[in-house]
Amino acid sequence: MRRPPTATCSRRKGSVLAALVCAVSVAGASPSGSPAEQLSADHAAYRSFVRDFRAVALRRGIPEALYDRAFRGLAPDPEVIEKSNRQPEFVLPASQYVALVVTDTRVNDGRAKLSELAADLERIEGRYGVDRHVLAAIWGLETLYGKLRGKRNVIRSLSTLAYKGRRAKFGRNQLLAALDILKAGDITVERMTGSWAGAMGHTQFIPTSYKAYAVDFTGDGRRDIWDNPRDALASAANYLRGNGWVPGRPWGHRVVVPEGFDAGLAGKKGERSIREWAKLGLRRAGGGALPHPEERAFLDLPAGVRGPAFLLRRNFRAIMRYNPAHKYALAIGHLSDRLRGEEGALNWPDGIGPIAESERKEMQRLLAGRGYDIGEIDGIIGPKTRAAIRDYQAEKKRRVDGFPRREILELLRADARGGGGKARPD
Ligand SMILES: [Ca+2]
Repeated sequence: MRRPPTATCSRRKGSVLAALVCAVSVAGASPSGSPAEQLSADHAAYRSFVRDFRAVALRRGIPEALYDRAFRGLAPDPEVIEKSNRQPEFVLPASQYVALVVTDTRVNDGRAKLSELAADLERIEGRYGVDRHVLAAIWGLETLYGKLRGKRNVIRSLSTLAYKGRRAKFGRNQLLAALDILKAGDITVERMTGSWAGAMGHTQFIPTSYKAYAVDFTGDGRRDIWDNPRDALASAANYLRGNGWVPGRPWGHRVVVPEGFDAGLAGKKGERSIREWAKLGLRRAGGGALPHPEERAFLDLPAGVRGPAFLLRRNFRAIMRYNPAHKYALAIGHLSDRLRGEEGALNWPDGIGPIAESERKEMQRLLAGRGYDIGEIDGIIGPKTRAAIRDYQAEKKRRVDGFPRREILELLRADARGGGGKARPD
């Protein structure tokens, strides 16, 4: 999974974007000794963990042969350690996050998938009562519709988290669940791949979520969220249904607030019925009645009273059980509306608008040309590209927020022509 930014520290039930991006720094200094000695000590500690954990797994009913095969030749994954210890990213405000992840490319790709899988999605919707556009939005945000599913060996990632450090408990619980999944025969050791935190497949389920909610929608006897989007989408629907989704109800709506509206009514404390909101002058953006007037909802003004406004219903909370970051759920809701064709790009008051994919790639090329490490030139503004933008903004004495503003692209272009390089006069 590429990492659009969600900085949340919590019980990740569904496991998704930025699994476990906790805002905690690495505690304590590293032990003394050369890097080579440190590595060898780490490997010894890992081997001893694998040996001791074997008894725990066997007591749980994991066959010896399966355990030994799953751990054969494994060493801790240094990248998992690094990602687990990483300092929190710049926390993006909801406006920037939504603008970054709900791009035209994601909307267009999602519409193509909705039409390709229309018959299956109709059956999934019928069985679970979950809006297909919300399911597609989750798929799109988690893995770009299956393009970025994570290629790490899940047993290796989870045992790396499990053998030491502050995620050891999470790692051990998930590792046992992963072994259970292997035992059930849904997937082989080799094909059980995922993110550094063990989030797997098209919709990025961690093993405990998989055990609780994965379903075999295709009826071939395997719950294959890794390679079969139909199983994955039905599993996500089952997850939402099991976490409070009310069938047939919307997640919420973008609304328009009247002139002079009291912004103090926003937030969870101001929750009231849709009928009362309508009496206060709220209208559905794009027109039409607000359905289910008896249902309660709260108002969210992520960029203040002059920015986009959203009424968030009960199903919004079900999405937050998938990923507890509020802005993640908001991005899912908005993307689902765009996939349905109800909405265009949002107008944020601070002029934040997503730049086109070709321009994102151009920005990455220009940053790379200046020696910044932006990873792959793929048009995805992930952590590396945002870090490079921040460094470039600092170099240019601009506001440092890592957001791919048009202004930054224009500065880069000027630099490339040889006409830039001057900091803005204060
Ligand atoms: Ca299946």
